[in-house]
Amino acid sequence: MNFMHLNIYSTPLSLIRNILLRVSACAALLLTGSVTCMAADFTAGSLQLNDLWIRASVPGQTNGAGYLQIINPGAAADKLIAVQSDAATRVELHTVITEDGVAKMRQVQGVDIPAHGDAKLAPGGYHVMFLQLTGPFKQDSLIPVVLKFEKAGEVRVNFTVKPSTYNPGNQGAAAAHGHGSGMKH
Ligand SMILES: [Cu+2]
Repeated sequence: MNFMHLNIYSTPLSLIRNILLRVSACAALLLTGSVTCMAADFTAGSLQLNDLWIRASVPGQTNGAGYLQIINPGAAADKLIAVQSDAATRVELHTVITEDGVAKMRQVQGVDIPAHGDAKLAPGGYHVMFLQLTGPFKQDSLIPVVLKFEKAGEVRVNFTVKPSTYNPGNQGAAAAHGHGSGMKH
C-alpha cells in the first residue's frame, strides 16, 4: 500500500480542476498585462468577481446601490443579465446617464463583459439597484445576492456593506449621493 497514491486519489478532482483553472486564468491575465493577477473574491465559470460592496443605508433610505468588478480572462464575452436578492423588493441593473447636466439612473438589460477584459460597476456608472430595501444595510454586514450571467450562469455572492460615506476613487459629488432619496427613477 502506497500512501502517496492514497493522498492523490483522495483529493477531489473538482478541486484540482478549480486550482488549474485559477492558475491558467492568472497566467492569461499576466500575459495581457492589463489586469493584476490575484485571487478572486468569487468566481462564476472563468469570471472573477471582486470588491463587491454597498454603502450602509442611513435612516429613512429606501434604495441602495451595489458595485463590483468582473474580470473575464476567457476568450468568450459574457453578460451580467439579472440580479436577485431578498435585501430589496426589487433588484435591477442600472446605469447613470447625464441629461442637460442632470445625472439620472436608467435600467439596463445587462452589463457586457468583454472577452479578455473586465466590466466595472462603480459609482457614477453601472450598479446593482436595490429598490425598497427590506431592511437597513448595516455597516460590515454581508448582503447575499445571486448574480445571473448569460453564459456563466448563476452564482451566489456576498456584498460587503461599507460606511455610508464610503466613496472610492475621485467621483463627483453627484455620484457620491446619487443613490439616496434625491435621484428619481
Ligand atoms: Cu440606480
